Amino acid sequence: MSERPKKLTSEEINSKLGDGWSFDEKANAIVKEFTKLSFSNAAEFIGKIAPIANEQDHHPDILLHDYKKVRIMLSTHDAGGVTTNDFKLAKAIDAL
Ligand code: HBI
Repeated sequence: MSERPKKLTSEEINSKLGDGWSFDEKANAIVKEFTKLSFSNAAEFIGKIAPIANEQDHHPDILLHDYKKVRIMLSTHDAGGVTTNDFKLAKAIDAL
């Protein structure tokens, strides 16, 4: 059974943002750009996110661009915005 946490306010989101994360109000998502990877490391990094996303039943938008940069975008489609589920996944990604 998946949880249905409520959409957080901008204030709540901004107060919870961790290192390197920002709130994209237009996209209604929290976003982080990882820039210190090689192309192979970037692809590997994405591969490591996949099982965590499945485990949490929460899936990021991921963009591998400019050869070796990875942008992670997290939002909760069910809630139409950012929820604690996004921060939980953000934490797990930061721990990789
Ligand atoms: N991933 N980012 C994100 N947002 C969701 O709302 C979401 C998800 N992965 C799976 C999921 N929801 C399912 O729980 C629902 O589609 C049933």
